[in-house]
Amino acid sequence: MKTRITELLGIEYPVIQGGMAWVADHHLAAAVANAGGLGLIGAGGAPASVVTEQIRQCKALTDKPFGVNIMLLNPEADAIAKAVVDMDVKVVTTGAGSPEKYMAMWKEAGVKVIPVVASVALAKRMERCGADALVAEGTESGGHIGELTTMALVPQVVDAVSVPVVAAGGIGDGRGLAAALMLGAAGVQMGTRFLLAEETNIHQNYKDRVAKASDIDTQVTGRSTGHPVRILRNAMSRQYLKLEKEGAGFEELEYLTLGGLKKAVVDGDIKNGSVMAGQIAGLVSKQQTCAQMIQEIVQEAETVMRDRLALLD
Ligand code: TUI
Repeated sequence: MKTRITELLGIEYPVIQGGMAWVADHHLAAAVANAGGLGLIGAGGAPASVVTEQIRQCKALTDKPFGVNIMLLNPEADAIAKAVVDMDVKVVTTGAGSPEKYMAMWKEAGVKVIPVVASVALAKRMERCGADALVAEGTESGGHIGELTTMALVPQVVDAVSVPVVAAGGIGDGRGLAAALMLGAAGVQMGTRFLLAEETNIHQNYKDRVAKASDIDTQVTGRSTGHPVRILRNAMSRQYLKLEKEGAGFEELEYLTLGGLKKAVVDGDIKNGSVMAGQIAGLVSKQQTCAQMIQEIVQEAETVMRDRLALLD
C-alpha cells in the first residue's frame, strides 16, 4: 500500500505506532519497524540518557527506519532534540506543544519531522517552519488531547497544508485506515491498538483493562487545568472529576495524577493509576504480534475499499 507517507519514510505500510509514554519502548518500536510500519520510541517524561539508550537498543533490533516521539513538556526536551540528531534518528514526531525552536537543527541534519497537531492553525505554522508531514490527532485519542474530532480535523488540515497528513484518534482497524484515506490522509497513527501487541512490555493488568473496555469507558480529566487527558475510567478518574467539578486547584489535581501513568503501566495499578487509552478501546481486544496487526489492518482496509467500489456500479 503505497502513499505519500510510505514514500517519505521508506516504509511498507502507512501505519505509524503512537509514541506512547512509558509504553513505546525499543522493543515495540523495532517490532513495528520490522513489520513494515513506522515504530516510535516514546520519550514521554524520560531523561535524555534513557532515551539515548532506547535508541541504541532499537538500532540493535532493526535495520528499518524508526522514530522518536518527543513530548515537549519533558524538562529534558532540549537534550532529547539534540540526541536524535547526534544518533542519526531518521524521524521525529512531537506532541503536547510546538517544536518550532528545534526545526532548523533537525532539518539541517536531514531528520524527517512530523509534528502532531490538533488544529489547523498549528498545522499551518508547522508546515511554514519546515514540517515534512503532520499527524492530525483527534480528540478520540488517548492521553493528552485537543478539542476537534478526527472526522472534522483531518479534512480541514488536509485542505490547509500541502505536506502529507497522517490521521490519528479513534482508528483501530482496517475500516479506520480506509476511512482516514477517504478523508485525504496518507496514513494512520494508532496507539490504543498497539497497547495489546505481544511486543508491548506493559503490565498485563493494563492490557486486560483495555481489552475489556467498552465504547463509553474513557473519561477526560484536566479540562479545567488546560491539560486534558483521556483515560479509562477508574477510582482515580472518578475522584479527579469530582474534585474538578468542586473547583479544586491545579496542585491538588496534579497530586492525584502524579506518576499516574507509570503506576498503571509498570505497577499494574489500574485503579489508582492513569490508564491512558483512546475511545477506540472498546474495539480493541485481540492480543497479536505487531506483524499480525499491521497485516490484518492493511488487508481489511483493502477489502472494505474494494467492497465499497461496488457502490459506484
Ligand atoms: O502528546 C500527545 N499525547 C500525549 S502526551 C502524554 S504525556 C502527558 N501526560 C500528562 C499530561 C500531559 C502530557 C500523553 N499523551 N498527543 C499529541 C498532541 N499534541 N495532542 C494534542 C497536542 C497539542 C496540543 C496543544 C499540540 C500542540 C498544542 O499547542 C501548541 C501551541 O503552542 O500552540
